[in-house]
Amino acid sequence: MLVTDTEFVQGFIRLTDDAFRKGWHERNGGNLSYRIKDEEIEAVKDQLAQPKEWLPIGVSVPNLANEYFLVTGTGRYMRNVILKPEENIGIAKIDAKGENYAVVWGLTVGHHPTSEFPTHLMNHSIKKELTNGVNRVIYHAHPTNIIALTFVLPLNDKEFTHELWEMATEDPVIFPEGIGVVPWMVPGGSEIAKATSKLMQKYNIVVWAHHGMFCSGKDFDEAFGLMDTAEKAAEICVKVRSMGGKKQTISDQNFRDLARDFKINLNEDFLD
Ligand code: 2HA
Ligand code: ZN
Repeated sequence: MLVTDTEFVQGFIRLTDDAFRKGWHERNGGNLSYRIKDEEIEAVKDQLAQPKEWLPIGVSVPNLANEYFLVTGTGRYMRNVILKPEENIGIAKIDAKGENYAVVWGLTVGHHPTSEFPTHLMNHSIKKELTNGVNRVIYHAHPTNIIALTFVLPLNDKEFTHELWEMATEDPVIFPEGIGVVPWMVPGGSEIAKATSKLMQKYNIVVWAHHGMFCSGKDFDEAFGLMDTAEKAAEICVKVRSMGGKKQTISDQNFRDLARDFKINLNEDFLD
């Protein structure tokens, strides 16, 4: 089967197209990566090139040694992935030390994975360990309302999470552990990768102030669903503030009742 016809590549492409239509990917904004399963890579082995040029990742991820990732290309546009997958996405193999990568399929234009590859791989490394390999998707987008809120809400995990939990009853059920917030930093390097992966130890959603958001999930539905849910909460928040602010809300006692009945482990640190 052609690489582009496989279920995992089709799932990847569907996310990029849905996400562009959401308005989260202006120009070349945002990026996506997927840690490919052994049987999936086995099924397309005949179409992969031998690793030629090994390039430094910029961070060390030993538990990802010899893994393969499907990833969007640097400078490429999400809206074009569905039209020309081979140009805009590719498969990268990690070396035996977890320090270098080589492109073995695709990325025929631009040739390199996203500039945020260090953050993606550090997050994959943390999540692979924490979930015993279940987590496979790391997704970065530029959703409008989340970015807008980073100019208004205090940039700390507790206040940011609590405000978004209040915006829809099911939000604390969907992200009970909360949301991490990275202050403004230069994107694309190992420093922001380290800051983000530290928060990914605790959360599945990390906001980059005045930039965007990272989500992790076991599959495309889960990662996309988290992005969608957090961004919708942010949109409600923007609307509520634009209408003069809250006149009533969900109380901490309401959250505790919800957690009890829905049997969720709500992060108590974020309640008073
Ligand atoms: O591709 O989103 O953070 C562009 C980005 C970098
Ligand atoms: Zn970005």
